[in-house]
Amino acid sequence: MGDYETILLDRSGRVGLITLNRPKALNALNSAVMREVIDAVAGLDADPGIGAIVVTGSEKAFAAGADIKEMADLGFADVHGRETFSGWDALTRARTPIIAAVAGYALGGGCELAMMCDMIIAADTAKFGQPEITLGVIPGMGGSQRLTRAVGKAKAMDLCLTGRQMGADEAERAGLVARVVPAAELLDTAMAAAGTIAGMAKTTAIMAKDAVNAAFETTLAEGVKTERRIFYSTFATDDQTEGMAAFIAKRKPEFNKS
Ligand code: CO8
Repeated sequence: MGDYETILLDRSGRVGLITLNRPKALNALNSAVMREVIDAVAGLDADPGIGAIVVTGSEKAFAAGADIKEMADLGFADVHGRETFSGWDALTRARTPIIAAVAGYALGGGCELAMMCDMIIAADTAKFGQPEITLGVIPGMGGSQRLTRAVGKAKAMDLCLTGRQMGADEAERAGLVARVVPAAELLDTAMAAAGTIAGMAKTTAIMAKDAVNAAFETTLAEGVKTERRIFYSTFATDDQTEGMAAFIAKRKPEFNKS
């Protein structure tokens, strides 16, 4: 599937798998990676046969950040004029749930890419960090915002100001990571979780994702109202009828029929 240079694209049943594939640069995120990931996600997102997406890297690195060599000679007018990195925002507009399966380094833009996904499953080897300050810059793909919302001000300040790395266990305790598993089990675990999600009704999964995301964007009262509106609208779907009928009949539901 796909004709890409910096990523691999596969599918397994209703799950799409995107593997970052620039091993010599520890999967540093240059503009080609951005273009290709966004293109692959858009294709999978538009496919009704896909119910979840996994984004992963290598054993050594999920991604060691934005490509420093590509950025090094840019000036203010270049990065400002090109709106450098804003193309990644398209990932957060995907409706299909996306799992980041992270082993090794997830630094700078790599950590930010993982946080743009809907949940992170980490290998025990994962290392998260926002080391931009060591390069004389700050996070530019949402890190100062998403990390702070995920782990709170204390740890976000610590990571963004010192540039230190946080291991998988600390990341899980801090609430950045949904699960930590032995490195050898990472992809199987992420694909199984994605398979579980993809087995749900896609419309309902999108609604659940929208409801959780509302918690990041709005007040509690507005968020609860948003949730209720979405909850009511699930009753307009065939999948609600099927899910509840199947429960009562003590059989497995058959979702995604319409
Ligand atoms: N960019 C480009 N190349 C990289 C990057 C990167 N981020 N990370 C690693 N590489 C390359 C190395 O240059 C090296 O290439 P070569 O063999 O040609 O010299 C190769 O990958 C292997 O790397 P190392 O030899 O350094 O491997 P080590 O195992 O010794 O170290 C580390 C691994 C610790 C991950 C180390 O590579 C490292 O510190 N990398 C940089 C991490 C970093 O600082 N990331 C943040 C980048 S900035 C960012 O992501 C957000 C910027 C937002 C700015 C917004 C502007 C508008």
